[in-house]
Amino acid sequence: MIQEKPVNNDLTSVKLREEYMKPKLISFKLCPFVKRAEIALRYKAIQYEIDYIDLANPPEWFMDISPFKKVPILLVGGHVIFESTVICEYLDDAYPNKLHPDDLILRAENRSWVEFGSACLWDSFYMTVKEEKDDFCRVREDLFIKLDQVERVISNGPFFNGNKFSFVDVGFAPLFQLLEYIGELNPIKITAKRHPKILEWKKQLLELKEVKDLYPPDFKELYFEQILKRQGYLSKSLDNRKYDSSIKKRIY
Ligand SMILES: N[C@@H](CCC(=O)N[C@@H](CS)C(=O)NCC(=O)O)C(=O)O
Repeated sequence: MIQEKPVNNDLTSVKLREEYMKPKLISFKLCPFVKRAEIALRYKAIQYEIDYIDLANPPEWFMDISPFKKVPILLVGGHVIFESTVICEYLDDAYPNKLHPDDLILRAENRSWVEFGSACLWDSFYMTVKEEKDDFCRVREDLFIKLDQVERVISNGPFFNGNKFSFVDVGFAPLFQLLEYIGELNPIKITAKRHPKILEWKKQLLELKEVKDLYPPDFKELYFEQILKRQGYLSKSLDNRKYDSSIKKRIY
């Protein structure tokens, strides 16, 4: 018979285990996918550490452990969890204050809309890199057509599913914040005419402490500097007294 190892439950070993399992998020300050993980961590009031890396010059240890060479990754007890949605799923499985609904069909449906949210986030990225006005406008319209579909399925608020904050809210909040900033450079605003429910939803999400705290006052300037580096059509709308348009083109 296999003897079970006795579990040492004294306070020191519980503390040690907690410390060992404390998640560490590897982040790049401007990444909207990282923000998803951070919103989930904050919503669940999880103690976590965060390490920032520079994606323009990623450290070797990061390139060694990140299979896609992308952030976010979450380090937990010697394990590497990657992809923002998977990280949020893990946090939802491991910690109380559930994001996912109990109902299996609703849960699967929510997962589908989180995926859709990722496609919307990619549109917001492409909007910052497209160089020609026509290409920029095409991506912008692609995004708005996606949002037409979200408008058709969203609840009457305040959140995607109704009263309960969920994974889909986590998935879309960073997109809405970036669209606010882009909207200062280009008329890309979500309007009451085309997307009345999304407009309300966006307002609710951007007012949440878990979201607001992630976008300190200097964040917009950093984001505009990133847009400038990308030298796309959108960067032409930046104030050229403040932003030097001769800067070398880079993604990060
Ligand atoms: N599907 C990934 C996307 C993450 C992603 O694209 N992260 C970007 C920063 S926002 C990145 O790390 N890019 C590095 C690179 O492409 O070299 C997720 O959901 O986590």
